[in-house]
Amino acid sequence: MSSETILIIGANGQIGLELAENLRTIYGENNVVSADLKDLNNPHGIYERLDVLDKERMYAIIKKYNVTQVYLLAALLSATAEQKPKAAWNLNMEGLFNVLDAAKEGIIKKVYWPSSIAVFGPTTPRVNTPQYTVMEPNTIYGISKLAGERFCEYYFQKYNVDVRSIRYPGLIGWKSAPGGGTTDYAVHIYHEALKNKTYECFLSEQTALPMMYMHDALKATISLMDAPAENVKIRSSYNISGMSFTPKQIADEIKKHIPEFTISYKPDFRQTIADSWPASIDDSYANKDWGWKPDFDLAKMTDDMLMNLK
Ligand code: NAD
Ligand code: AKB
Repeated sequence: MSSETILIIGANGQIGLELAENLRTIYGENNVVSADLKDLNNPHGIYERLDVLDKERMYAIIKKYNVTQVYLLAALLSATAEQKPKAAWNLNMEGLFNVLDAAKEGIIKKVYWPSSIAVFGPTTPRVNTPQYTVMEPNTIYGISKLAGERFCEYYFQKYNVDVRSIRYPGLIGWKSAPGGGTTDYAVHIYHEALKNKTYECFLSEQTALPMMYMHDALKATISLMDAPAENVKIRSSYNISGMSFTPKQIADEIKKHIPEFTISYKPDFRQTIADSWPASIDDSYANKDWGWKPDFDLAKMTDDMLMNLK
């Protein structure tokens, strides 16, 4: 029987739904608690309604299940955050403080909190963006993620909190829908290609962004959380890389499977966000510290996405 009990906060989202499934396989059905804002009628495992901003209820749930690790996934993503800046700042920061404080007080032992490539900004070197570089994000989301990274490192240094983090690229998967990001087009395009054989992209044709298949994102997350503490040398957040492509390149890959597929481009406000982010990422620290290596490239991901969505 596992000695760990995990609480996933924000478990109904794009990452949470898949992560919960994986963690239940590893730790057992009864050792993973999913929590999110809404009541669910038919949850897949143990489920609690929780607003992460309600610290008292979060502590009560932690105590009820003897939770040892929290995966904090509740956040507003880049596109939504630009529409609701105050709410985004409040959720992205206060939610993190509530969880870090629980670890500082010794109520939980380990915290996972994802950062994002959004911590970089227009003055960052765009190609093969290093782990340590200029960081001047100009989106609310990126600013909150960078501040969050600084607090994670602070809580580690000052209070010995075992917090671990990854700067995810745009994530793509077939099991769950994305929730308000700039990279969401790379999921929608597969659904539209199968359903309507055409897609109107909200980013321009040559906008290269770092992306990753969900399989790899979950592999990275679980490897980092399993790594011996002494190997986790970066306590702000790790760069990781999967692949990098433009809307045109993903469309060309889809056309190999669906020759009649067409794409058109109508950039909107998300173009400005994408233009401020890296095109590709250097992940050598993650590789050196805990052996990170992705399994999927664009061609392999496209095969898998289309096969499963069909
Ligand atoms: P998502 O928007 O799909 O899911 C977030 C979940 O949090 C939702 O189910 C939502 O109901 C829940 N939530 C919102 N407010 C809450 C609150 N107050 N209390 C409890 N739950 C609340 O997001 P995601 O894509 O699964 O992302 C999870 C984390 O990973 C976020 O921190 C995000 O910034 C980060 N991330 C995601 C990506 C990506 O491409 N998906 C990339 C980089 C970083
Ligand atoms: C978004 O587009 O906001 C996310 C991210 C890269 O953080 N997918």
